[in-house]
Amino acid sequence: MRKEAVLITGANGEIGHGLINYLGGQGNFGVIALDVQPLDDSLKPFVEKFIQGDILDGMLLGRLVAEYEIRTIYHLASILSTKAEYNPETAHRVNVEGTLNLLRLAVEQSQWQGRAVKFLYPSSIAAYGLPDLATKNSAGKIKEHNWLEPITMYGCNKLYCEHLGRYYARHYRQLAADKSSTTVDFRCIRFPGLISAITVPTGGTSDYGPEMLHHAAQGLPYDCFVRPDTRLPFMVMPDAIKSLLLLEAAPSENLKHLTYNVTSFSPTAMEFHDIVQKAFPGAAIHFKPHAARQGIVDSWPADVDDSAAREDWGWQPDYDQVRSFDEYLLPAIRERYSSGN
Ligand code: AKB
Repeated sequence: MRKEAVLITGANGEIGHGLINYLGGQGNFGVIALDVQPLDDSLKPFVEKFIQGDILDGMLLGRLVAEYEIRTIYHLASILSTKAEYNPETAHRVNVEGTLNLLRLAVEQSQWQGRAVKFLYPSSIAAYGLPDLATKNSAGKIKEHNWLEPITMYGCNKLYCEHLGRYYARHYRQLAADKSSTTVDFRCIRFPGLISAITVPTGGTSDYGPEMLHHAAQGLPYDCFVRPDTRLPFMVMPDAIKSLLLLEAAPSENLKHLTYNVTSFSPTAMEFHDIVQKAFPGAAIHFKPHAARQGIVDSWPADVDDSAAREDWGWQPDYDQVRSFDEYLLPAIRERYSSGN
């Protein structure tokens, strides 16, 4: 008999760490972790099976179909916004073709099992594209269906994959004579910038927040690549994990949408700086805006409206701005760097 499992791609990434720690710790089902890099040692105890490989490798994904009964897929692997701009075509392959392969795997799994397979997909505020700063500053809280003209390859990939998810969930092979009723239960969250005390992001453009904090905590100087007045929505990692788990567990009949905004707090880079400087008085943080990266952040919303998630699946962050720093980030980061990790 094949074993029930949850598949997590991009296992070594920031969300992967948090999710594997939580799901692996529960022990309700096996966690299969997939990543192109060797799995971090800290995650090994929580994982039933680790596969080092590429989501573009169809053979590898095919083997998974045969061995496991995958109930839920958390498809976290992707190339983030800044890195994607250095090689947009590679980013497209990984972000779009990789997602297509995982959706295809979900279809095959659902056909084997005769029931829907859940597909949790983290999209991003990068799916939005505001045309200029004046519009960003006057737009208020952005709803899911507005301002969808992303200016980055990553944002285009995320938005398109949301559409792919909708297609696989609702219209897959709509003309086929043997069209089956088994489906992909696609559920997507558009995340704001995420901040973890455990990991430091790489390749993103909201990275100035977490980078500022992690540099200051290690006594390293930091040049912030956006202007002090730059505002973006952020959320700490425990809330990001909470949102994925809540959406996964939500009864389908409650879900009126496939894609939901979530958010917690929206500081300016200067407000972020002030909190970090107060916590680490010796920190040497300077503002040295990088015009192109600034342009990307200026196209992303200052705030998003997450009322649909609140109404449909009871979303609510545990950590507001004060609690995020005082009760999660600062204590955990101090501990992390004082213990030399
Ligand atoms: C990035 O900066 O690319 C990501 C994101 C906002 O999705 N952190």
